[in-house]
Amino acid sequence: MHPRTTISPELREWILATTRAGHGVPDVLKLMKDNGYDPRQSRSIVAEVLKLPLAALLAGTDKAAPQGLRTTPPEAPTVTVNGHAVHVTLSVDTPTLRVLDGILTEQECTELIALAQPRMQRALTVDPEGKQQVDQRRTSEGMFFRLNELPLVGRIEQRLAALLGMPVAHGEGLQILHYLPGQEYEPHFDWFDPEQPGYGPVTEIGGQRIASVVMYLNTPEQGGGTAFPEIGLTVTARRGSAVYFAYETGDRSSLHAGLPVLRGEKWIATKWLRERPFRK
Ligand SMILES: O=C(O)CCC(=O)C(=O)O
Repeated sequence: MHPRTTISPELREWILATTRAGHGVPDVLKLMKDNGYDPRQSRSIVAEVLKLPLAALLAGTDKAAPQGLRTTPPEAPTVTVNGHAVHVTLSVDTPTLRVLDGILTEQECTELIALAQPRMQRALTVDPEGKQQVDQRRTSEGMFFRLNELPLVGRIEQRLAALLGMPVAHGEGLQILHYLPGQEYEPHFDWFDPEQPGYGPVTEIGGQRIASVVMYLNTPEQGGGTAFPEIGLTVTARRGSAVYFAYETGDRSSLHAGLPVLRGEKWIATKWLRERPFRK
């Protein structure tokens, strides 16, 4: 272990972006030296940001952490995956976001709700220590399917994998959420904050979250859209459609919220994707 160093968010982002762009740790260390950083301090900072053992950097065997996979956003207006047509009806560059119509059929929506209903429990959030907690900011009920738990779940996972160019194994289990009038999910990020003590445990398997797909299983009578307050966008919750958005760690444009349901109810299925296979 090495002592924790205070690292500015800008420097952290720069190190992550530079290694993602394909530069190795030696390049990063050299650039930092050229910019006046003490080499010993730079090594601790880079080790901490990239979660590398400091010894690896000292021994000169340093390599940037293996580049995690990224999703590929669908670009064509209609993409046919495994015989199923998905329509891209809205595209945003920052964050990378697509509204996808027809991602699920009506029957798939109905079946998912019926399968999940008996297993619903108060939805939790992950606290800064990495533990699951009841949270006033998230008042809905939810449950998780295991990966490929049922043929329907497996089929949807295969569809998302083909659509986004991301192996099924990089997905967390599908989460079903149910909101009643007044229930909501206040603004939050889906990526895990590297500054929080729980970051290590929650990213130990699968690494960081890199993208989310929120699929709407019904159309609430009023309210319940997904808002992206940083970009002034609200995606209407409509049965069978979805919003997909991808992000880098620290990307504030991906702030989003499940707006309160005003009338009726809201059911969604959420898939979070990780940079590496998510296996427990
Ligand atoms: O309910 C929604 O529209 C958003 C859900 C959400 O933000 C999440 O599950 O992370």
